[in-house]
Amino acid sequence: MLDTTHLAETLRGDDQPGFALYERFADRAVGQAMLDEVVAIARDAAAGRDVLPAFVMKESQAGFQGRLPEDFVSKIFKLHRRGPFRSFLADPRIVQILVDAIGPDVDCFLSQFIFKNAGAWGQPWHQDSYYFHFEPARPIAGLWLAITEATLENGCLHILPGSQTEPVRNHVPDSRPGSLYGYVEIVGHDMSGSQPCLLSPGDLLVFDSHLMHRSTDNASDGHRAAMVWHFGRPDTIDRGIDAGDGRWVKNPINDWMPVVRDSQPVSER
Ligand SMILES: O=C(O)CCC(=O)C(=O)O
Repeated sequence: MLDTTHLAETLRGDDQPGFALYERFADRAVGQAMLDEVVAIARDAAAGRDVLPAFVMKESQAGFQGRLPEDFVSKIFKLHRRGPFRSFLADPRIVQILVDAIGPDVDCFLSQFIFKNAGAWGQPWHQDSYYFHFEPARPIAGLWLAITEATLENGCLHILPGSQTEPVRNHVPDSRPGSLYGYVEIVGHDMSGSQPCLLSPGDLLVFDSHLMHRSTDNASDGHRAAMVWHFGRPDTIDRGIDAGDGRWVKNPINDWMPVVRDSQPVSER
């Protein structure tokens, strides 16, 4: 039996961690099915086949090494309407987490598989809400499922407990040449209270969208894979992306999909 009591308070309350960890949440086979699916997408995309609506983002570091198509992929977005990524959201325990974290009606609006192949750089300190131009800004929760082990060497997540109580801080562009498109970072903030999330395959981390977090570089010779979904209330207004000229344009990566209604799973189609 999963304990999700007070989850909303745990994620967003004062004097609370801003995250919850559910160890051994998913069988290895669940993660393997997701990995098989993204490898197939990476190979289809490399062969010029249509993989829409999935969006494949490759590593952009100069001289990135690899042998197979998937070795060069950083992330694949827009997966939550397909196969194992959708089925996972129908798990009654996921529904319970979403209802207790967000409310009786929940949409998934963002999904990404992160390969974090050997040598890939991490994502610097940020708050997910920096990327989300929503009204209201919260509740928004992320679910981060470990597909492989996440260790200090292979670039696990690091979180700053309690930082969910802070407003969205100023973020500056990631200054590393060849860092991934859109990466930004919080600088000058005291991160000394941060902690690494050392996870095993199948562990599930749930966190608030204001929680500061980062991941470090993968210095191992294997990949550090994870699947991440983000959720909010269906009546959230998604303003999109600031075009910089006074207009807002639709964010092509976001795709709002009903997952829970009246505390019940929405059937998969
Ligand atoms: O898993 C990672 O390497 C970074 C993930 C992350 O920071 C995010 O999804 O916001």
